[in-house]
Amino acid sequence: MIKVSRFITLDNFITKQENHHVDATGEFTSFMHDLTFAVRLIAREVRSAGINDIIGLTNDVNVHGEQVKKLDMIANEIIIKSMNHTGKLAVMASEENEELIQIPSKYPKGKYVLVFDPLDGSSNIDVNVTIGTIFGLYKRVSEGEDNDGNTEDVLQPGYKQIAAGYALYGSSTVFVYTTGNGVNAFTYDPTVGEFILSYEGITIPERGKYYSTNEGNTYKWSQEFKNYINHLKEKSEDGFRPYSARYIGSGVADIHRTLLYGGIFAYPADVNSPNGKLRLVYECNPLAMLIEQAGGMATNGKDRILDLQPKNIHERSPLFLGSKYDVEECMAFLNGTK
Ligand code: P6P
Repeated sequence: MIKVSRFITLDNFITKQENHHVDATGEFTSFMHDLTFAVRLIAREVRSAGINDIIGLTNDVNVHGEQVKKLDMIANEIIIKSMNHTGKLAVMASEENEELIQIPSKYPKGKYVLVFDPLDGSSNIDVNVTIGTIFGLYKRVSEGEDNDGNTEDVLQPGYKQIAAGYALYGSSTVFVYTTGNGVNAFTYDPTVGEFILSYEGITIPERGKYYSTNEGNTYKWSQEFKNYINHLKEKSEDGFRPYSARYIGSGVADIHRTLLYGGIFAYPADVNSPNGKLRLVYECNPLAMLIEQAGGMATNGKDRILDLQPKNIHERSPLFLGSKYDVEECMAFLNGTK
């Protein structure tokens, strides 16, 4: 089934979008080209990880006696080395780097700030489960275009993102992004080396029939969240409930399904993790921008994710995102009004 009315590559799509922005300088188009180049390199590594394992290239020490990097470290290095010399970025932040990633002095700096999780869900690689790369893009706010970027640039609230998205390495490689004008998805065709538009103007269903959360954590949840999940499991007169449970344990995959089919994805705080597990800056914020742009909602249980002021690069946040109806109903349970 062809879902789109026209065949267009990601590069051409971005270029056409840029033409709608009078002040567009082509820098964003160039940034996106560099980023999707990195995604294609990561996709190649992910696809070959299994066979490398078989031929002994991915044990702790490979056949040459060299220490082999974990796939998420390889993905991290691919993004950093694809982006650090382009003159588009002032600074980067990654889940894999404790500190900010500065642009080497030999390369020019640019006006953008990139935050990313290079390979989310990487613990699923060995069982061939879908994993992904998540990114968010900001304009730098610190002074001095030749100065190093700083934490002020990276710790901006999510509503200041100028673009956000993810790459999904599953049965195919899919790139989903928004620049604040809706959400579009592109599927990679390795035979022609292009990302081709596969979903234009994605909108999340107003309400879904799926809930996605790790029920192994039930004993640690608040009573209010337990009440909500039990509510979803009960049969309702209108036939909307019970919902079906879907949980892959790879956030990008669970959230991609939520984006397309609706429902709710939840990683709440619990007695062991008072701020939940997912990272605000480079996981929750980019995913929240996408879901909102598709007509959904994303909160931490009280406030809109995109309004939160990050305090440190790796801080965590509870995350409830998905269809507006479902997230609002969940909030009603959490604040005790239902
Ligand atoms: P749990 C993967 O490790 C990850 O960061 C997200 O991709 C995923 O949603 C979550 O953790 C899964 O966590 O505790 O359910 O295994």
